[in-house]
Amino acid sequence: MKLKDDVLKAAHAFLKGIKKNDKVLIIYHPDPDGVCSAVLFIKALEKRHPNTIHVLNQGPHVTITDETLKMVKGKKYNKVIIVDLNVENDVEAVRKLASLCDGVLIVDHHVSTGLLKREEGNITYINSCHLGFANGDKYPASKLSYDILKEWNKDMERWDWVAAIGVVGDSADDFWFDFIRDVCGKWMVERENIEMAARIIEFCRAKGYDVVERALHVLNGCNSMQEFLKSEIVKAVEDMEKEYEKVIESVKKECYDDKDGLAIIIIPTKYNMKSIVANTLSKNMFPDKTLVVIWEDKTHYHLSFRRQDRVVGMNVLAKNVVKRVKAGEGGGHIPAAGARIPKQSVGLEELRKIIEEEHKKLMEFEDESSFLP
Ligand SMILES: [Mn+2]
Repeated sequence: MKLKDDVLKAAHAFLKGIKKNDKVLIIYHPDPDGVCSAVLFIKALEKRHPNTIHVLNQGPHVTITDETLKMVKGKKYNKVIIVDLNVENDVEAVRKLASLCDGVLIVDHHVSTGLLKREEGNITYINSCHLGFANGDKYPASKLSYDILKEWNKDMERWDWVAAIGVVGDSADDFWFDFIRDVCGKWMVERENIEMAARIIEFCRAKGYDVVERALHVLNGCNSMQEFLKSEIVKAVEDMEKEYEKVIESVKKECYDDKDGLAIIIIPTKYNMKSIVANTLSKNMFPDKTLVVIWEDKTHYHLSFRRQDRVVGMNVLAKNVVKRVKAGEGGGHIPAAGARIPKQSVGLEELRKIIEEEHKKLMEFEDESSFLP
């Protein structure tokens, strides 16, 4: 896709402004889309700045953390690129970050409420939602990054397969059918191969935020999708595929509650694979229902919210649940969102009740609004 000139100009001005001695930090969301976006920016910059680009994810946090601010200050990063992170969750944190360096470029596609403009001081903010896309989630950060970067340097077209992994990872490939088809033809891969690559990154995230960072570096070192699918990182997540199938199977057999078009499923596994499990179940078993998948570790409940038909906004539901519990953090897209809630703030049964109540409120609101002219 060819982006409008003003968008390209703003992003390219930032890239052009990066000087030889600058220290660049790329902050990415540690899912396939975020990882692929980060790799694309490394590819675009590494020839000129081979030793000065670093990457960092915020783990489970949906905002720029204080720790990151301290690190940027301490290590004197002066150019920061943020990809696939919903910065509008905490605009103040981004402003603080911007005050510590010379420039910030944000490339994102999460729901935008207009809290941050395209240009504000030394911040450049490109969001798919501002580009005439009613549903920004269908224009993932990796594809947006690719579309920005291929106009900056035509050589970037050789990394289209990296963008394809991000697109499939964010379930937007139905929207980019031609792009995915072209990538498959050009690189002699099948759509399933792309899906597998995305799943490997997703599994790495489930194993740990350091593992997903390793996957990022491995992906960055690969010259083709085939190479990535045969890379050493695949070994690190070998056991996950089996575990994933086991979890999916257990849900199929299990009798789950399904009240008011809402299914809440708790998954028993040692790995945080709620996100990928939620994707699969939502598409295959609950396409017209709200699905909430809960996974717990020692300290937190981790929640994935999914709704394919978009009747209820999952980002709103996630935020409302966090508000009710008065602890944790949450947000995301209309069809897919996430939240993380400390266990000490609420019991599982109570949390379940809160989710049901908040979901009901949104459903009722949806019913009322459908009577409006
Ligand atoms: Mn994304």
